[in-house]
Amino acid sequence: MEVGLVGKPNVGKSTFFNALTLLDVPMAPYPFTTIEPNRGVGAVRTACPHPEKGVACTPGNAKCVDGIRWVPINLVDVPGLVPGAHEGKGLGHKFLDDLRATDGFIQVVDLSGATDAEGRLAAPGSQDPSEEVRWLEEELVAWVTEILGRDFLRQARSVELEGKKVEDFLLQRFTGLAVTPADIAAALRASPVDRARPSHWSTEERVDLARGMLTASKPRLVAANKLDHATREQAADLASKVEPIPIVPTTADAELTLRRAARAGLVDYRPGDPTFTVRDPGRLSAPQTKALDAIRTTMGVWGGTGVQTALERMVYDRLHQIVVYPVEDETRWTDGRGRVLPDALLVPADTPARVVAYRVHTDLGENFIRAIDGRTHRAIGAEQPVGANSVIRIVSRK
Ligand SMILES: Nc1nc2c(ncn2[C@@H]2O[C@H](COP(=O)(O)OP(=O)(O)OP(=O)(O)O)[C@@H](O)[C@H]2O)c(=O)[nH]1
Ligand SMILES: [Mg+2]
Repeated sequence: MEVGLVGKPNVGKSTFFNALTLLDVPMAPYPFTTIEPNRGVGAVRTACPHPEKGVACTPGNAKCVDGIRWVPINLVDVPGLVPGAHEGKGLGHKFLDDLRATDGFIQVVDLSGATDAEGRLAAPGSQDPSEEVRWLEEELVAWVTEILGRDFLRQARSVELEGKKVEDFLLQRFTGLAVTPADIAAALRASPVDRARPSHWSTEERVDLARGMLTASKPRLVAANKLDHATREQAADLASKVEPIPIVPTTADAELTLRRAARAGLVDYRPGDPTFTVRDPGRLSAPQTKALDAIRTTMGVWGGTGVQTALERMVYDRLHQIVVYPVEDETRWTDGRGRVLPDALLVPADTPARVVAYRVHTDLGENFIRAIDGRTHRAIGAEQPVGANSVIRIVSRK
């Protein structure tokens, strides 16, 4: 699972990325600061089941702080996209290809309307951020249409001649694009075409299908960034214009400052909290105090920085991920070394038990017999979905 941070240049994608990963990739107030994608790992929160057992957990991959588990999720920060990207403008082609493997996008926009389409600074409020959501959609549709259309006629005719299924044809077309059979089915439902005769699909039908593919396979959420320079009216206006894509107002800058200050022991702040406290005001310089006061005021108005919320809404609401805890002992909730709830995994809701087993280890998937629910101790069959927050043991032949 990988979430892409996309948008036009200079809106704060890398700042957002640094805030979530605590990495240190370059950020600057001009376009095309990022020219190669940056990859890192963020985390989403979930309540850890360990209190149910009355013992502390022994986290391996996902730390547990005050009963909250931080489950890792891969992130990629890509260079800024400009209108005309699908025709190669602003190195658009290459940058679009960096998004192939992502499962969904957080589109970062400048809610304050102070960044023009090419990423240059503009007068606050002079730009309408809904415009960039609209044109990015068209760029992405054009990109998917282009992938669909490569050597299309020849291949479409061979599908017809050989009587192949159109679903398989499409799945093969979109190899490497993190497209599932369910996405193809959804796209075909949304834009019905003559399944038996792809070579007769009109240009409009192909564009329509590409849009359906994009909607099904790359869910989006808008992070309305730079809220510190924006108003609630601007947020409401954007939300109504980009509906049904959800928006979350954010300030990546403030989130990054707070996470770094927390790491340095200057403040107590947990990502997602509505506010923070300064540990020892005497240790702060005057500019630090001023900056933190401004952040506190902004957070008071908006209820937090929004950054952690945006990632979690993306992962849980848009990508429909759930957390599962594989264990080897379904009574004690431990692995072979006695560690309690060592791993927390994100998987799509309704993932069958055998697929979860494959995620833990290929051997477990291949030799799967059944899973056992750690709470009810009932067996879960290979094709049966595991529930959110499940603790499960995989029983295998080896
Ligand atoms: N006021 C304000 N500025 C922000 C915020 N987030 C980021 N910025 C600033 O926006 C500018 C651009 O930030 P970057 O993170 O480099 O933007 P980017 O979208 O990665 O830019 P490219 O890599 O050029 O596409 C920097 O000066 C950041 O400090 C925010 O929440 N509020
Ligand atoms: Mg950048």
